[in-house]
Amino acid sequence: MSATEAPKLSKNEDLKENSNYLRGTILEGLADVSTGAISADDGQLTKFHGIYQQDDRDVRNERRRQRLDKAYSFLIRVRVPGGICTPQQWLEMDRLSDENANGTLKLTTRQAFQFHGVIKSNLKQTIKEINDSLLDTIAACGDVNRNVMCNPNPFQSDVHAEVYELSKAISEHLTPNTRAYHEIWLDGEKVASTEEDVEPIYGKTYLPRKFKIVVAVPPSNDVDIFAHCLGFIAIVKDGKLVGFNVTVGGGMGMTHNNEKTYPRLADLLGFIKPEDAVKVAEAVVITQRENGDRSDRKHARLKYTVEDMGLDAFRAEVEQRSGVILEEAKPYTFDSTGDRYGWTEGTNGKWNLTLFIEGGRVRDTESYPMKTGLREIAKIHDGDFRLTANQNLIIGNVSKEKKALVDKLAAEYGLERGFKSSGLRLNSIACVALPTCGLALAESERYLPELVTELESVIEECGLHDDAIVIRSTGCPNGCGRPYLAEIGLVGRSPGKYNLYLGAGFAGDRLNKLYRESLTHDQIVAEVTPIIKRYAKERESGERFGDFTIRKGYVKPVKVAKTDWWAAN
Ligand code: SRM
Ligand code: SF4
Repeated sequence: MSATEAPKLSKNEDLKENSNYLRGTILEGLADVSTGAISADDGQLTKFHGIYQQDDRDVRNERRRQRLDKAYSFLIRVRVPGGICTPQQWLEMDRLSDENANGTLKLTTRQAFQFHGVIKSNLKQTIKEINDSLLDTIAACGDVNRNVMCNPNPFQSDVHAEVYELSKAISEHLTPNTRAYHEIWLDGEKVASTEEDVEPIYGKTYLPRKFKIVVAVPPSNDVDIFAHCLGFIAIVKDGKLVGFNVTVGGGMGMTHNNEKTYPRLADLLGFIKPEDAVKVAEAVVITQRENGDRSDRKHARLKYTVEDMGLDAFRAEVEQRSGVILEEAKPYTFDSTGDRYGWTEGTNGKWNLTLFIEGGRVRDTESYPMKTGLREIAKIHDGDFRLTANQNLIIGNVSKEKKALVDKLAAEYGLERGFKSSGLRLNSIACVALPTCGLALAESERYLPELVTELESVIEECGLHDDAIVIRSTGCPNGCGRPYLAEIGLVGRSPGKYNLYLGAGFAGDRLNKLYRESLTHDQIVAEVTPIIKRYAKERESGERFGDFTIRKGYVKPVKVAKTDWWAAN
């Protein structure tokens, strides 16, 4: 390549360009009954419609031996801006998961629902019924802005209501315009061949990579604002929202042994007034559209654009595009990333019950009919359901009249059992991983509960039952459970082996760092147990586990991700 020649665009760029605004041959693929799969190219495009092709990895080898096709099915991700839905919508998701998916509902780390195991012939009907319930799946995945997150903050209802409206407005404003979604899934009218779709924000090739936005109201950082491309930190004065600190350039994904990749925490860009938020969001998205790397998908996220442009140049371009001058960021304090369990009263006099949903998986088992219990609550509930960024659930805005009934049902179905769990379990997140995730190198959702159970014996022995310690696992380094912001982070390397990371900030404001590589379960327990014991004995008053592991020299703090992440301890 000559010095002036532009780098070759990645394959996905051609695919988007030639897809006629995300249509590709999806319709034809759906009509082909000779296979339960769709083509690889269409598989890239259906992501923009909220759909991933997967196969059951538990049976993959056996089927290969029997020379059978993979057991294909699809994941559908439902967007829930701000994580809030109605009891009726909950009931619909519950029904669809039984009738069209694998009988479970997954609450994700980005406040969305996922259905797993939807077969091709059921895809269209499922998407239609999701839309009938007034939720949708467009842009739940793909190189566009995804579900806009907003912290549920049940105990700060006034400001929450305002920032929630903002998260919906941003979500709406950045939803792709293409009519392909309606055409393919909702039998919308076909666009005449002479009439082009218009995507004023995205253009024909959309963004170089996925894009994520969150809104947070301090002191709760339950949305992990620094892990996302773009964030808005609500600045509240005398109980009133006065504006937002804008953050840019966060992201978790990295690749083992590839030092050009790294997780990165977002930087503070500056302060804006509430009325400028949508304008600034659009300008940040367009700045990424114009400057993001379209030749290397491993270097295409906004975090690398910010790193490569430099924060000042990035800010200047956002100001020029939005016409908004960012002021100096205002002081704020985050105190934790966890959820506040149990009942809390909102400032509106309504009640909220936060429940622990391990791994975000809503299902019934013989000993724990969780899904049925939530369904029974949804049938009588007059408030809302709020999905949290920790994969948990809030029965929100319960009226005084209904509180006793909700409480009774929660007790009857054992939904409050989580409250007795250790602070370690209550602060755990596990990504899905096997058997559905095509990228998993190791177990996660099916593994972390078991590891926590084992670590709980030392936790109990040391009297740390009520101490919140953030532990997160993922089956690969992509970081879907935000493991690099965990005080104890486990990241899959290969079947049964994990990298162990230590030292993240409890409030989600410092990355952790690699402590040990490729550990088996027994080795993880052997490594972590003495650190927990020492923590119980030697911690300073109020000292968090992550801070302790740094103070005691287990790992060095990560200050600048680009240089510190891969540096030796
Ligand atoms: Fe994720 C890809 C699941 C949140 C970073 N993620 C995937 C896929 C779709 C695998 C694939 O591409 O084939 C996983 C589907 C598994 C399955 O069977 O369900 C998957 N991600 C999830 C969820 C369901 C994890 C969970 O257990 O809750 C979360 C869904 C969120 C949502 O509702 O939209 C989920 N993913 C995240 C997060 C956390 C967040 O955003 O707060 C991250 C890290 C933050 C970030 O984006 O940097 C994340 N997922 C990734 C990446 C790495 C991106 C990168 O920059 O390198 C991939 C792979 C990719 O994009 O190439 C990925
Ligand atoms: Fe799959 Fe990896 Fe994401 Fe876990 S972190 S869901 S294994 S892509």
